[in-house]
Amino acid sequence: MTLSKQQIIALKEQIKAANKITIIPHRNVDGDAMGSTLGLYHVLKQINTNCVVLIPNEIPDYLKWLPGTDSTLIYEGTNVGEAIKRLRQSDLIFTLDFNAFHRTGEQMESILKTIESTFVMVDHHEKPENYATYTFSSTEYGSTCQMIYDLIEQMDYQNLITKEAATCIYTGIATDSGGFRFPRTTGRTHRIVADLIDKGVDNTQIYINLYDNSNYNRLQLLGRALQNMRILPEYNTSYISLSQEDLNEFHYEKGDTEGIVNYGLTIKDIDFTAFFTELKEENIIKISFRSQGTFDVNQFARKHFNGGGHVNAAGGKSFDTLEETINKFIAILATEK
Ligand SMILES: [Mn+2]
Repeated sequence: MTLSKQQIIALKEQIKAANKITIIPHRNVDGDAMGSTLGLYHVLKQINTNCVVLIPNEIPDYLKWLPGTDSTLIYEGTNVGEAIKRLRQSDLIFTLDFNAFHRTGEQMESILKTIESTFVMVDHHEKPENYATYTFSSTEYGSTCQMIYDLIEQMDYQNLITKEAATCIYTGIATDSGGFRFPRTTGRTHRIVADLIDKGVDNTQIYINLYDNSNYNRLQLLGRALQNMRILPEYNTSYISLSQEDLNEFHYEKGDTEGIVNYGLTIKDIDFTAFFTELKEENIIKISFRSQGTFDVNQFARKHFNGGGHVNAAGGKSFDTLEETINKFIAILATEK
């Protein structure tokens, strides 16, 4: 679903006229969620100064350098009262990089359901809800940041893309495309990125900020994960698991397992991989799925593991033990792979 010319004109009017604009990413932000909300923020605040990014929960350290992070509001834990007031008073609410209220978490979802403001959705996941007056939803895009660039262009606001905005938008395109290598990376993607670099983006520094920030424990945990990898050649599948004990041994902190799932696909002839993490505190097994080619992990995660996502990248969870979860996974492969 794209926005018609009429809708673009109407949206521009609403941006100018709004008393308060709030921009929201999904819970547990990633580079694309943070990049798209902050990128849009830097552009819109030049048109309407009463514009704020409201983030459902904490921002991981590897994204805190993004320009504008200091001026965001965090919902859970700190400023709930202020945030709820803000939401109620916002006449225009952008929801970026998600398409269902529950993706903001239970606390924020319950409030969003009661808000009667005008919603704008910009997102590239499957099955959008229909809460938005303006819905820009397409799975053809590799990132919400690329959609935000297109939206800015459609509104004729390209000249408002500052170095700060460009840095945020670049970050989301780079992270969601796995460094410009995933299939939805097009000529258009590269032309946009070229333009962003022309606008002052320091692509080398962004890479360092995002990826050269590891530590000893984290690398040791990666080592354990790789040792725990198993191959199921008959299904062209691999999987990695980390138990709570593994996590404890290397003083696991949230974000430490980021990216580990991708190692499962680096083996020749493997086109499907899963990564199971036992989180005893939350009483769940967190699961990430990745595939290459046509095997649809979104369907797989939805059908069997309470999750979803994209064709080649999805997440899910299980309420069984780690062992039971892996056994179930292998049993399903026998019929579906
Ligand atoms: Mn995204």
